[in-house]
Amino acid sequence: MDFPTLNSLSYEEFVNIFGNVVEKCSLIPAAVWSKRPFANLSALEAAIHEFIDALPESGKEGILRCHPDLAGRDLQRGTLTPESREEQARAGLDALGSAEVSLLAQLNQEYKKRFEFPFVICAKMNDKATILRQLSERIGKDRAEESARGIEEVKKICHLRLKALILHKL
Ligand code: 2AL
Repeated sequence: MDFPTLNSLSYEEFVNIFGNVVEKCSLIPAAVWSKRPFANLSALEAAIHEFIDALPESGKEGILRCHPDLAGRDLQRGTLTPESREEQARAGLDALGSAEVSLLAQLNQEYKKRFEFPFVICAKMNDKATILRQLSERIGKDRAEESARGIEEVKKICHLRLKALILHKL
């Protein structure tokens, strides 16, 4: 994508294209559109980060709560967003045995009970072994630390989604 084209998009077009760069949080691109023009991908990304970082803790937790569990009910039912489906498949989470699905479900449940938001990790930068290890480790941290870590992972997911859109759209 060339940035003059990106910068000339109406907000409807911009939200249509970039609406899911942060999972189910189209408010973010809708807000960031007014910060255009963007010189390049880093500038667009920086505007997204600035918006996220300015949110109160409840807003950051809200972003995390928009994420589906890894290998969870949405994957089993086929109700993931296309981006999330591709990411989870890349990490091999669509090909787990039933014991692995149950283990992940149990750990995800424990994590959510402790923190009141889901475990979030950039699936494309991990595989099932590192995801399970991270989940087991991170479940022992405190809430503020985990919310910050989850948001770091959201930014990694966003980076990969933005890069793919800019390479393949327009
Ligand atoms: C996800 C997701 O949907 N894609 C990804 O990389 N991570 N979800 C999650 N709970 O970590």
